[in-house]
Amino acid sequence: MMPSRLRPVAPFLPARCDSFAVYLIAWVWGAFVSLGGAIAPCRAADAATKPNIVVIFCDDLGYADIGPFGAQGYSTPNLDRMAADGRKFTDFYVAQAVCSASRTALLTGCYPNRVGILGALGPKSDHGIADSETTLGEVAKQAGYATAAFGKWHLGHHPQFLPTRHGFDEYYGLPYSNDMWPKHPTATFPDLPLIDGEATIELNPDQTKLTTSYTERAVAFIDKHRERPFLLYLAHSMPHVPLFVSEKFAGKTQRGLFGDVISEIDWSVGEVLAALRRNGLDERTLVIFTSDNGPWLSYGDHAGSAAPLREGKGTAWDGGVRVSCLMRWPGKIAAGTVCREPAMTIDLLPTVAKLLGVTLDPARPIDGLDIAGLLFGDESARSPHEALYFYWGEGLHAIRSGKWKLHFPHPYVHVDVPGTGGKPGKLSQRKTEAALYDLVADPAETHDVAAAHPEIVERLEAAAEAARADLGDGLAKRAGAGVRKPGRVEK
Ligand SMILES: [Ca+2]
Repeated sequence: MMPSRLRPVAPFLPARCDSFAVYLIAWVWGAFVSLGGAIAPCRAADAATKPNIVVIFCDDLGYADIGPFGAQGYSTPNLDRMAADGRKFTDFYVAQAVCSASRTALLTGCYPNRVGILGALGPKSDHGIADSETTLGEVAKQAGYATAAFGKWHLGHHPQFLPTRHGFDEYYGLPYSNDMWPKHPTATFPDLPLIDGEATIELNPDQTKLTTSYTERAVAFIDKHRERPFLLYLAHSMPHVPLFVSEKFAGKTQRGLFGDVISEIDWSVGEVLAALRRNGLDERTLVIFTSDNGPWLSYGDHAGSAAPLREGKGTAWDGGVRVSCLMRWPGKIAAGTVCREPAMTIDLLPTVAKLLGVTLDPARPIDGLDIAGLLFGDESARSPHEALYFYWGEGLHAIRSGKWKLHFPHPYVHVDVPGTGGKPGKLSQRKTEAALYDLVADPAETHDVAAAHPEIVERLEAAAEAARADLGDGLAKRAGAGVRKPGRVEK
């Protein structure tokens, strides 16, 4: 297993958090008394003790694309309010800066390399999430929850890989990216299906309606499950290109189409939060808002911003893998607070499992850790990870531990001339040598301080070696002993 699971070292020891411990003991006792076991099916009476979980996951939303993270040229009043009511996570990461790999990490609690889903799956892919992996939806089902996934899936489009086969009662959305359709500016794709349950209900749907239709499904799901605990996974297709916005937001912002699109996502957040409030669920619901990777800078005015971070989607620089993140749970998460500790989407599944009283299968080890201390604790709470790993495909490109980030020599794509009007720009291949950055002093990863901190380099290289043995490393031509196979369509 990863060293992060085995030996937390002094700077990263989990902090004490008395209020959360008291809450957890009370909750566990309450669950024990009322259920006689954490995995009993939920009934209406359990709704008061079981928290609802809402995950709002944007596509290619950059670090600086929402108000609380410095967005310019448009406003996001609902996200601003969510930050004021909850906690802003400034150092929250995805596992890889590309759609399928990132979504796999969120939904399995594993580095995507462990479960064999990398890159962005498409209509020709013959693989997807393996039946043997446990998804966030399946965790919630084990606790008796109602579950729904609305929006982009991207863990395999064949029926055996769809959300309805992997822990979600309801599904409505696109099986992969919204640019994988006949209107792609530079590539050829077949018709894009819009799926309801497991049935294709439309081909090449009107994308101006996507954000609103996903939102309407989400709100209806919340209204329907007022009396029963639920997990809602709302994975917007926007602001991934091609950008589309509904009439009610078209032409409304100084930033143009991109700003209009984010305004509609902000409206969607407001609708979800209003539905929770209307149903009296505010104080029983954890809401998480984040993105699957940084901005796709190649698309210029149709892409967001990662400022002040370096580069964007498709790289292991922080502009690719560090994303804006807000979490809100009135009464449990202190309002208007900030967490600056490193954490990753892989941590959400084990954190939710613990909250729901679900024991994960020890035969299928995962990489994420319970970050309840970072959600519910105070500023003294520390990341439980000794290190977080940033792969691109099969190559280990970088590692973060505390404030330090060590890059290994690796190639990456840089945008020389950004595109305009929905067309990609001109790219070039670059290469970085090994370099150590202090992300607190230098969030833009510009000043290599390896020479001044050889002991940090040595420690991070040792951690990386453990990752290579476990998960492999294409750059070092190493295979990993802990890698599992994805599901495949039988031929
Ligand atoms: Ca994406």
